[in-house]
Amino acid sequence: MRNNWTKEEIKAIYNTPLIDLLYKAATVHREFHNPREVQVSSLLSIKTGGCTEDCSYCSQSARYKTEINVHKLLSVQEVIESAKNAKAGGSSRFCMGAAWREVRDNKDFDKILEMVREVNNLDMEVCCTLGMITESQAKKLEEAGLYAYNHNLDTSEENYNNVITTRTYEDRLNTLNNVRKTKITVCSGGIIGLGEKEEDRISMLYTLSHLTPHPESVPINALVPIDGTPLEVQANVTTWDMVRMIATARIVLPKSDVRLSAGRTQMNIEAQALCFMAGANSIFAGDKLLTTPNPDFDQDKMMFDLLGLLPRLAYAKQNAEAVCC
Ligand code: SAM
Ligand code: DTB
Ligand code: SF4
Repeated sequence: MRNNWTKEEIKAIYNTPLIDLLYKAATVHREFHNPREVQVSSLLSIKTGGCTEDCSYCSQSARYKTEINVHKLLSVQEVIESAKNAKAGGSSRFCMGAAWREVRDNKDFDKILEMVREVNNLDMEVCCTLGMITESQAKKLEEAGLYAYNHNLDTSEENYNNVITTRTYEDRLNTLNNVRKTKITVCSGGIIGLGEKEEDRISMLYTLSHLTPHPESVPINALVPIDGTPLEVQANVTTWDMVRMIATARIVLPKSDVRLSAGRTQMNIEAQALCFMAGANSIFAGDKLLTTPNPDFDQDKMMFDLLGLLPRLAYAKQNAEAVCC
């Protein structure tokens, strides 16, 4: 595991001729992972829209006129129902997302702690993405049984202010640091297709690779352009850019799960197969991401059967580490 990658080294990897890059990434993938095993998560937006932030890609910012079903925090019962469906569909992890800048210590947070406890009781890995959290909030989530916290860097430090102005890169890193003070695993990655330069992709991977330890999970999202947001008109991310980004992430973050995240509805099975070859070993499944469509369980089952992929069991990694060390 290296935390001293230079930007020049990462750039050289990113620019390796594609066929060689794929081979190198697939080789690293096989050294650290079972290449047929894929971690499958489902997402639920537990509080949708009305967010104070100005993230220029997001359907949930109150600053943009978008077509989403705004709602306040769901009930614990609604969330449990959705988690049970996700489990029945084959997901081992359930991720709850809230359109908040940050968590407040109030009744809503108590309700979320209850949701975490209940989903944990279903023997699923529980994940939350709730915006910024303090160390004491992270500790409470840990006590409730949270397995992972998702908090993306989204882009490079240099490009951050072009995408989001209502918080800083340092704010993001602080939250990741607070999560690291607990046993909760870190899920952090970003988006490509925001209009960023190649240097920004490299710089984001550089920052992720300098986190010690590396995030256990690294989502690579292709921008889903949302009507009404400042990024509504952007060129589609090509399969080749997605493959390059995933392969480079796989090489510099060899042990992490690299998640082929938003954007799969735009990709055929051939394109997704290349991403799995390049080292992606995790996906979001279920017909909805947070507010946008995703391939449904049946489509993914067909893809898994076709490619010979197998969903990873809940806690398999944690158990494997307990056995090996
Ligand atoms: N509010 C919390 C936050 O910002 O951390 C959690 C929810 S937020 C929607 C989670 C992540 O989803 C974002 O950091 C971003 O990486 C991703 N995301 C949101 N909208 C997206 C879009 N249109 N296309 C691709 N990824 C998106
Ligand atoms: C992540 O990196 N991608 C997911 C999850 N973490 C929370 C969210 C993708 C959202 C795509 C746009 C939407 O559905 O609103
Ligand atoms: Fe709010 Fe998160 Fe969307 Fe930004 S990405 S507007 S913080 S919900």
